[in-house]
Amino acid sequence: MTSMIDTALVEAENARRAADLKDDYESLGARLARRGVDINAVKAKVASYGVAIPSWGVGTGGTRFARFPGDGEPRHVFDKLEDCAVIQQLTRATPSVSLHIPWDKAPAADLKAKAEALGLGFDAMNSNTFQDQPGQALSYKYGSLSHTDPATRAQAVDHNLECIEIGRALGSKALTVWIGDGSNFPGQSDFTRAFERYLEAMAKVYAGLPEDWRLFTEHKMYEPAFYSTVIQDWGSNLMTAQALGPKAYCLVDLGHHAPNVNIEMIVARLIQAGKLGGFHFNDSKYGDDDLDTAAIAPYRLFLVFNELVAAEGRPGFAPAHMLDQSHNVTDPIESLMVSAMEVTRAYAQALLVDRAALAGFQEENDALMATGTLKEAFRTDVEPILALARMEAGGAIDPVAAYRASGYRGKVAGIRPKVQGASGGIV
Ligand SMILES: [Mn+2]
Repeated sequence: MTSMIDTALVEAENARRAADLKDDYESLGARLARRGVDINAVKAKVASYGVAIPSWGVGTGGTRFARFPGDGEPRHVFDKLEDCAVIQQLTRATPSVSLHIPWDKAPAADLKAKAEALGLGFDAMNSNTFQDQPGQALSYKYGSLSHTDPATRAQAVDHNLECIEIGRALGSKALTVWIGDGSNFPGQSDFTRAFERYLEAMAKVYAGLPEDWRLFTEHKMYEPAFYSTVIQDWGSNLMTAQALGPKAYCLVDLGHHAPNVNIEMIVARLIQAGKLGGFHFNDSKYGDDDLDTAAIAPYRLFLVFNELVAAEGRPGFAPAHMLDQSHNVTDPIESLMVSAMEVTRAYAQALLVDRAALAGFQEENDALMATGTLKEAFRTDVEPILALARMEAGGAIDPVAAYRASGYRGKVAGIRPKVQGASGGIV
């Protein structure tokens, strides 16, 4: 397997930190033991956890105002896979990549060979009917899968079927569909007819799914349509998944809700309905800001994971986890490494919740002790668990420090020219 970062450098970086880590881990282990928690069992679960990297995340993002390119940005999907391999090598928490079609179009055999050489797998495929591509026959300006014109809907269906075929050749097992369809003016679109047209088109996509695939639909409250969107909220999303069939599930992008919406409760509802498909993790302050995961609301991320850990072991419960965020002012590799660690941290903290005690406090209506039970887990600094799990898997105790010491960005900047204008795009 090809290592993007010199393994001797990673070992040297780790050697400087290993003794302190051992002390910190033993101290935390003793404290957790007093709470009846086996630190090694938590570490084993953390070590088996993974979150997928979106291929578009390793490029610098932008806003509708501007995009300021970074140094050494990936030129194509093969560069993107190399950047993803850096993230996986140092964090050992991101074993797979989620591709986007057509941005990542390349011969399947070449993609497979490159990913295998780098030790990466492929997560969900992502279709794109929110942009027009060069040479495309019909425009998506007024919608795609819900368009009033049957020929435009058919074109969008065909594109999704093509994504399935590409994913099949790569070993992917899921298709994620997010559409930009909606309206900008009251009266512009018939809410019901648009949703009916969408469901009819999606049934054709669903019919093209291989037996062992899942279909994820992603709701989004607004943007690019600013008055209404066809799959606006988790209610519309759940209606979609229930209408399509057992292979259809809802995907929750944390940024796609109104401020202050109780996302962890949406997660619980979708779990109860057996329709939680997975996540796009990111964070936001005002809207769909696509900020780095846990940059703003780490407690909310913990509360989402609290629901996920509580649901572990339910039959068929296997939500897909992926990051989906835009990096405008940081090195995308650094942001994605930190975000992958934040997601893993929230998982580890959620594993520490004393669920028997919590259930007891809930039964007794002891609100103070119930919420304190969650806070006790959230307040625990689990970094020694994460760091030791990384090191034991061959990763870095401090991934950002190792990455900076490697000079990777400077090296690739020498062979990858700056890309002006082009946007990575965020879904
Ligand atoms: Mn998303």
